[in-house]
Amino acid sequence: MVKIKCPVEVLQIANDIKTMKIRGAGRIARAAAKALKIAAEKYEGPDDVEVFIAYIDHAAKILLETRPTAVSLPNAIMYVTTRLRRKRPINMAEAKALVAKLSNEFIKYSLTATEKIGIIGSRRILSGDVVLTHCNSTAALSVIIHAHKQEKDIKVYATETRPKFQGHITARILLSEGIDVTLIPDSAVRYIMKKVNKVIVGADTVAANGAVVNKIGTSNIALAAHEARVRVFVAAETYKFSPATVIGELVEIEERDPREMVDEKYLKENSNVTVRNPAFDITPPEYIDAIITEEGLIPPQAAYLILIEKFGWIIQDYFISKYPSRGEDEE
Ligand code: RI2
Repeated sequence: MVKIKCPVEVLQIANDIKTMKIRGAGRIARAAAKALKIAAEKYEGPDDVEVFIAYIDHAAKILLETRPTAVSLPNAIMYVTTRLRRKRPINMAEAKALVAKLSNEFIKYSLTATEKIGIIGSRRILSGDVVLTHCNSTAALSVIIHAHKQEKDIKVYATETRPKFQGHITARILLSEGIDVTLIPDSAVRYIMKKVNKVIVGADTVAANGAVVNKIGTSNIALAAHEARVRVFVAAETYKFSPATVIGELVEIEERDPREMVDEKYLKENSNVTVRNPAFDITPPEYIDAIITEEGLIPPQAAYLILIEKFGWIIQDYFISKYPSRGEDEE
């Protein structure tokens, strides 16, 4: 089949996701959905729906290869591509319009979900609370900002989040909302935990067993919180739940370029030093009190139920594509 070139705008979005110019699990999901819409608009191939679908799949593949950990990315892409395939559009106009509609639908859903999480989560925040957050999560910030807008008197500790310092973005956003925020080094978490009474973080992926994959350092925070009997809340839209984990797939942890930590000179002068830069870690469900989703607040152990409710048919498709003969037996 003819391969139609991916438009530069799509390649640019893919590159921005890879280099983290566009970052945050929700944001990369919306950017990928938007990229597919652009791909559909820019399609210049033959008037053949099958070729168009193959071309969209090719763009999807490029976007999927940008970052491996946040499942919001494949879930957003799958939202568009699986529905496109299932609906079987009869002509090009219908196919293009469908991709645009699905992309807009996903983006709207995502933005509304973040808002709902803010409303639901803010009910758990009380006046006088001292909250600790990590990295820069739109979902976690939505909870904190909603609570502040309800005139609850809160104080926030934001970790720097090395090596890319996303905590600085968090501090800036909270400050612009008029929230009392203190920036701390990641290594000060256990020391500061004595002053904190709630931890609120985001998620890149939630596994079927309720384990949460989030920015490196999250599991240390959860451990320190557990020791200090401080409750840990995770704010995550349901498209951050991983269907593949239902059938036992593992979540790949992204290892980024060491040059995000040390410069080229250091690497040259210390060629015998191995530098590793893992971007995420895994917090077991035992260290999480609740996950705040747009569907409500759930215990981490209920992650499987969310997955079956939201992705039941996708899990079945995935299972069949991965284990064809077993899948047929199951039918
Ligand atoms: P929202 C980020 O990953 C952080 O780990 C953050 O907690 C998570 O995505 C969720 O962010 P990165 O892209 O979707 O900075 O809540 O590596 O904004």
